[in-house]
Amino acid sequence: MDNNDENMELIPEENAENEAVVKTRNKWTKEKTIISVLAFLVVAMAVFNALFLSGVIKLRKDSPTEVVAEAETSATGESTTVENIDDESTTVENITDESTAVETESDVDTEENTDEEVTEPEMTVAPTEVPTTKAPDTQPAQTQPASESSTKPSASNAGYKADFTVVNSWEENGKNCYQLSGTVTNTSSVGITSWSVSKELGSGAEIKSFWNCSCTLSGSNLIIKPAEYNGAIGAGASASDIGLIVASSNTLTAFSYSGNTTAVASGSGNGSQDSGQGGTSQTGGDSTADVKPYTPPKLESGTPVGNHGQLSVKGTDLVDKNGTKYQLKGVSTHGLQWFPQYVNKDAFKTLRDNWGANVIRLAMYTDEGGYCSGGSKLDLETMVCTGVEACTELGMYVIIDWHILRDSNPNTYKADAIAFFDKMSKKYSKNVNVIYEICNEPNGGVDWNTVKQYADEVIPVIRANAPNAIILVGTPTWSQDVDAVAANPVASPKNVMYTLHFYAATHMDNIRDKLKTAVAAGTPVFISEFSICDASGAGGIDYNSASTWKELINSYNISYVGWSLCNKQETSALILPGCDKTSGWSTEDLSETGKWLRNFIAGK
Ligand code: IDC
Repeated sequence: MDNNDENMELIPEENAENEAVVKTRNKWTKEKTIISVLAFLVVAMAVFNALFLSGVIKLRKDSPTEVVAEAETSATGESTTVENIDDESTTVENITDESTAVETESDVDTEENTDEEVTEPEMTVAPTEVPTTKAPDTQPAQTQPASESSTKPSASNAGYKADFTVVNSWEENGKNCYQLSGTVTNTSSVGITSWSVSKELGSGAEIKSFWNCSCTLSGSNLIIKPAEYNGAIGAGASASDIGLIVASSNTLTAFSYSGNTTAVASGSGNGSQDSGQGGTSQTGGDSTADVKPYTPPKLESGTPVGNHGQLSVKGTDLVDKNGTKYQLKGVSTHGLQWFPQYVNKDAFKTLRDNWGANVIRLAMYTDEGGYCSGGSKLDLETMVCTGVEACTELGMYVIIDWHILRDSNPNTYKADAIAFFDKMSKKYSKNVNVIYEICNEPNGGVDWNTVKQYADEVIPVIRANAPNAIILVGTPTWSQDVDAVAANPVASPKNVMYTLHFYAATHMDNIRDKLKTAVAAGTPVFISEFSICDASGAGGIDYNSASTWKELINSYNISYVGWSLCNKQETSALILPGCDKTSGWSTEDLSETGKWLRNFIAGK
């Protein structure tokens, strides 16, 4: 390049045509014109070859086709990456819709097919542009060749896993019944729209109830499918609180099930948990209180009793020492003769500090081996006193519950009741925190007049000792008929409230209407016992009915106490059967009912 002669020396070895030119030059004719032309050609060729060999003009040798091939790969990658970042739903459409993906690529091919455009694709789509928060398993789609990235995801890309545990079991009509609780987790990197779980139950299989899912039997094979609202689960998210009760001849224990679905709802999701109760949204959805990590409520400084003192009844409301509406919220023990271990200060302290409870109910059965039917009166009284004193020390309210049940008519053991309440109200005459519940649940056709006669005898006994104490009076039909009171209230109604009990899966609008009727008629109502399962204390939880009750209770500022503090194998037990702790329970120790009640009390 610097020296034309040097270049000319090289040329003859490579180019016959140039050799001829050199020879021509050596022979030198008199035709100046020809020589000049030939000389010009030689110089031009030499310059060209020199530049070519030195690489200076190499780029010009690249074919447009090769450049476009680079652009195509980059553009395809760009399309995937940019859409993944900006619009997850678009990404999924591209993945699932082959024709769309192919069209996109051919569009890019056409547009980029010029030399001028070649640098544009190279500016995009470095793998480092992928956000670090992206689920790692979305990466292969971006690096796949164009032909593969346009195919639908394999089944493993839309997989899910279901985990079920047995939370309760019992025998009913000779069959083993199991209450199962489960969670379905979308283990894939894309949203799914449905899932299905199957489980062999063996002969005699029967579905008793289910919630947050739908269940059918195919022979003896149980098929669990989503409810209307929890089929769609975002990538990495879960639908939880799926529950069912089945009878099975097989012994059921915890089981897992893995399934695949090709249905794709949405993008990579955020991995947050979704609750079956609240439904799952296509993008991972909101968590509901039941699956959020539990944080104890912010407690008032000081204790409930310290702050609110002597309660009284004003109109239909319970009010505190300042005359401000007050709501008692708490937990009932199970029968003291069966579960004495839960009557301890640490247990009540856990309920106060971790749950936000301000009242404990001490359920002393009169029948079934209780106070009036073979139980040790001394032991039971001692237990009541232990409970009252623990609550007093903790600044909690406490209900002494004369728990009639099988004995239907409160008059059956009226003499015992009078002696008992006389003793207790004397002992605790100065305790502003003690509440007396004089009969749990009249039943067996006992009418309000009969209950009232009993109440009119017992109330004055308590009043003589504790003139201001709150007294709770049960109502007919297992404390449902609060609407019967208004026409004929007790003789001394001061600080008397009437109890309504409900079990959400059994007692629906018919009982809610009784509550509304009673309050409208001026009857002060106190829910001293309830649960969210059926009236047997077992069976399935009815979350819908429970949440309707919850709203009603709060809108009426009604006090409530949940049944029951024990680890018995029944739905209403607040502690799981395998848990022997008698205080300090963590979320894992609580039954579904326990978690629900804790959230309710905590105001969640
Ligand atoms: C149930 C207990 C159960 C016990 C039974 C004894 O949950 O473990 O074997 O009492 O009779 C009520 C009663 C309450 C019941 C509860 C559930 O007040 O004592 O407890 N229930 O059946 N009223 C409606 C439901």
